[in-house]
Amino acid sequence: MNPPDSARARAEALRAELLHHNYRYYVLDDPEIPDDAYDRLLRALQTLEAEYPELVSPDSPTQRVGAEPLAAFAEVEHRVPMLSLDNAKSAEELAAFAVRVGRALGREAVDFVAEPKLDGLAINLTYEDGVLRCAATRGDGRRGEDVTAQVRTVRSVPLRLRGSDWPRLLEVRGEIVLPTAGFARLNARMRESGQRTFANPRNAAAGSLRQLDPAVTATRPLAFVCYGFGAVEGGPACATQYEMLQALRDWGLPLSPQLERVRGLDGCDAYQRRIGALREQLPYDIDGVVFKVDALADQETLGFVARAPRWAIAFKYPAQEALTRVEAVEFQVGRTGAVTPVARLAPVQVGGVTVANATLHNMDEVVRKDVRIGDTVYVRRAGDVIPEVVRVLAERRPADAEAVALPAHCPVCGADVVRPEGEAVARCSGGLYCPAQRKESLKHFASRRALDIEGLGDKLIDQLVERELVHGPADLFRLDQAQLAGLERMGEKSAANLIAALDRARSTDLARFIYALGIREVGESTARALARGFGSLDALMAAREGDFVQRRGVSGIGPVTAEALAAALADAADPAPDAQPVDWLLGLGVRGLTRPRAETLVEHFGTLEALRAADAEDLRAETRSLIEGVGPVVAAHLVAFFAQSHNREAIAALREVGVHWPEQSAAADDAPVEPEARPLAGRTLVITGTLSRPRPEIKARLEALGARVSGSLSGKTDYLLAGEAAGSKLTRARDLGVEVLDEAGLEALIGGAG
Ligand code: I6G
Repeated sequence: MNPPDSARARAEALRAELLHHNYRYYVLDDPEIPDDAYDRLLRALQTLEAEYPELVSPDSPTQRVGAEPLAAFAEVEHRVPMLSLDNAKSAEELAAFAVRVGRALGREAVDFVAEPKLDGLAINLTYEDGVLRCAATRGDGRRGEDVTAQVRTVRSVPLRLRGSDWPRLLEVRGEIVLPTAGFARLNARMRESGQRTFANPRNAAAGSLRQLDPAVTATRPLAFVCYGFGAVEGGPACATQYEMLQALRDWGLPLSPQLERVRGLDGCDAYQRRIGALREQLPYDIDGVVFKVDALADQETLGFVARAPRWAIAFKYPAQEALTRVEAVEFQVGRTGAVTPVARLAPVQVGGVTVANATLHNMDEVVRKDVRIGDTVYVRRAGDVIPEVVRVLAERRPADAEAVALPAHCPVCGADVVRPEGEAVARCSGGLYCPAQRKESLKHFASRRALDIEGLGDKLIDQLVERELVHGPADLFRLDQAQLAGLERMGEKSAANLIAALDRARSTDLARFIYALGIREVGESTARALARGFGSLDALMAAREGDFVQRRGVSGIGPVTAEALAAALADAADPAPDAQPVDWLLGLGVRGLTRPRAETLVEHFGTLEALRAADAEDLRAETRSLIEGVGPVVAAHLVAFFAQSHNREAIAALREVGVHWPEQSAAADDAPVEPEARPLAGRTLVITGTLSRPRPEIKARLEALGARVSGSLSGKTDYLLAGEAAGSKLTRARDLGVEVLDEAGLEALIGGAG
């Protein structure tokens, strides 16, 4: 069907709006709307494009992932070669560069554009008429590999340029990087699933981009930072590198936030010192800073030597990796009982800091990297990430190198060390009886991002636990000044300050409190999403797995079997009236459909009629997060945490000592409720499919309107609230004669209440 003009105009308007918000987010680092509002706009465009596929354009923000896996990367010739940079390894070499440039240009006060040199993968993006047509790696500088489908998945790469004054042909040069935090998360994920980890963010970025399947690249949190240009045809005339970079920024390309114009050698030197001092705080690895002569005419005068421009130089910082010897391996016990092997090293300078300890993560990593006591190893540190052993130099292994063994008992409390089958992490089974776990939980509880108890440092917590003054977090709030003043390195004044800080910390917010509980894999952003989704701690504590993740389809049925089965069901003749459903299904001869799976299918759908009405989407097992960051594993940790009586008791004790926070829905429980505000009183609703808001939020709202929200459909269900991609529940509701509402239908029913 030809899309009506109104749909075309709406799609254009949505794309323009999404482009604008991408620019605010990735280029200006100043978003105007929250992530969920952006997601709603994107979903609206997706829905429109699904209805009118003719509206889909390759530069639509809905089209980032979706290309088929490649068999191999094609070769691409760069229009203008991608050069390399000369290096300066000392302040003297940098001075020599500045003098050389000044002499060649016949003046001293030369302006330079200065920016960090990100440790990533150089990339060339080709835009034709403002639309991204090709992305290629640097390769040998003349020819690279075509990674267009992979680069399209990087959210900070614009698929279409902003504005209208861009050159008709534009080659953009920049670096694809994996920010340090994303790298740590990715490696943790790989480690957990038993895969090889990446040695550093650069390798991880390269490995992610060289995935033949762009869907895999899409799961990696890559970012793009633009630093220059290659071929340019048309567009505005620019006299300087800086002006050209500003134009690129206006067209939607993200530049380095530390980009600056500096003057002469003094300016370069001050910049290199400043960024060097900032290096640890930057969100990505850098290996130096780059200086480029600003005036494009001067760049032309200076020209090139071999394959490097005479008008640019990379000033290099010390490497973030160094070689040293493993002197011992000890085991540390963390907050969740994880027993982590730690290498004690011959102290070594890494990136300007002395490193004497490095994590080995877990025993699988020790085995995979084959680390032994006495080995010479590469250690790496960057930012605030814990230093780690990257690899062993096997050729330097001494004859008496000693293998590392996991202890059978906790080195702190002596409880058994257990390693559940299939898990990489071994744990102390002592729970909060283990002083190490207690200390670490308290340190987390008091930390800046949790309850932020100023003055309660690690050493103090160690003393409080060792002297048995504190067992659980609530005990902190029961400490008196005399007890505190009796501790080492504590005077009356600091004791009084700490009591005041504890008093301030009593008043917190729900997200911080959830984070402070130290639930496995619940970081700050997940804690915030949980607070938003549930509104109150009681609602969170009462939640079941289905409130965090929605499971669709049939357990054990993968996408390939689902497609094959749906096709077979569509083609199958009607079953004989006395057909045995499981045998009939097996008789369809679908590959991968075993008897236990056929039995699960029949049980799931209830009748053959319902099963035959299912499509591949209904059949395929899929879990969808209802709360950002909460998948089945985190959901299980949450449910298990709140099911344990000692955790519930610790929370009750904290409330008792006055720890409190504003709750969004708690107030409604006490307020007198007008009958018209509870239009769903006595009604039972079931929710299915994907809705415009997180499911716990909708559930809480329905309950506030008086409804009982149930997980299963029956003849007693009053309404099924069905969102997008509703599956078998929708069919079953129709079979049972249950009224089906979409979100608009619900609004009409409640008539503006709530
Ligand atoms: O590899 C590079 C990193 C950063 C560069 C570069 C850069 O500018 C900030 N600039 C040029 C001109 C080249 N490589 C060739």
